[in-house]
Amino acid sequence: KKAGFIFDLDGVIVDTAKYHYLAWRKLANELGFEFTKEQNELFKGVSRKRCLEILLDIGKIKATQEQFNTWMVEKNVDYLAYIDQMNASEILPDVIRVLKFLKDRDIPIALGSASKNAKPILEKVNLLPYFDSIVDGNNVTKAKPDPEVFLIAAKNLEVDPSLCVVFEDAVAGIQAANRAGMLSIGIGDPNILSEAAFNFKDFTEMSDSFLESLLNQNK
Ligand code: G16
Ligand code: MG
Repeated sequence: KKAGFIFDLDGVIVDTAKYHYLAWRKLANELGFEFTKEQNELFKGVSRKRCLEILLDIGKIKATQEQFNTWMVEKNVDYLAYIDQMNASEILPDVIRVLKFLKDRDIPIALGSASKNAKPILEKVNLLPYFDSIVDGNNVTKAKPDPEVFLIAAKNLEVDPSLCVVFEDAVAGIQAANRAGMLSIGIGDPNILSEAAFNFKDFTEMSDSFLESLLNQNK
C-alpha cells in the first residue's frame, strides 16, 4: 500500500514565523505595548484570529468587533508585504532533497497548514509544483490539535490516514497528526515536540535510508 506525506508550512518548509512576528510586533507597538520573540512562540501553528486574541490579552486590550477585524486585516497586509519579498533562498535546509526523494518515487505529497496564505508562499519559493494537495486555513473549520487539516489532506491524496506521515514543528501539529492516526515526525526541538513518534532538529539530519524506511513501514 502506498504512503502519503503531509508537510506543515511555517517552521517546516520556510521560516515565516519571523515575518508573522514582525507584523504582530508592529501592531502591538501601535497599540502601545511590547511583543517579544518568546511570546511569539505561542503563535506558532495557531490561527490568525486566535493569535490576535492572545496578542490583545498580552496588551490587556479590549477590542470592539470592528477594531478586531481592522487589526486582523492590518496585520495581514504587513505580513503579505514581507511574503512578497520571499524567494527560494528561504526554503529551509534539505526540504527540496526530501521533496525530490518523494517525487522521484511517485509518493503523494500534501501541505497541511493553518495559514490562509499558504499557496502564495509556496508560489513565491517555487515549491507549488511538488504538492498534489494543499489544505490550509481556508479549508478547515477546526484548528490543530484537531486532526481535521490532516484528515482532509489524506482524503485528497486518497491515502489511508494510517499510512500518512506528517512533518510538524508545533506541539499542536504533532497532537493533530497523532489524533489523525498518522505517523508524526517532529522537526525542531525534541524536548518541545516529545509527543512525536520521531524527532529531527531539521531535514539535514534525516537520511535517505530513514525516508526509505517510512515508505516501507506498512507493506
Ligand atoms: C502558520 C503559523 C501561525 C499563523 C498561522 C496562520 O501555521 O505558524 O503563526 O498564525 O499559520 O497564518 P495566516 O495569518 O497566514 O493565515 P502553520 O500551520 O503553517 O505552521
Ligand atoms: Mg508550523
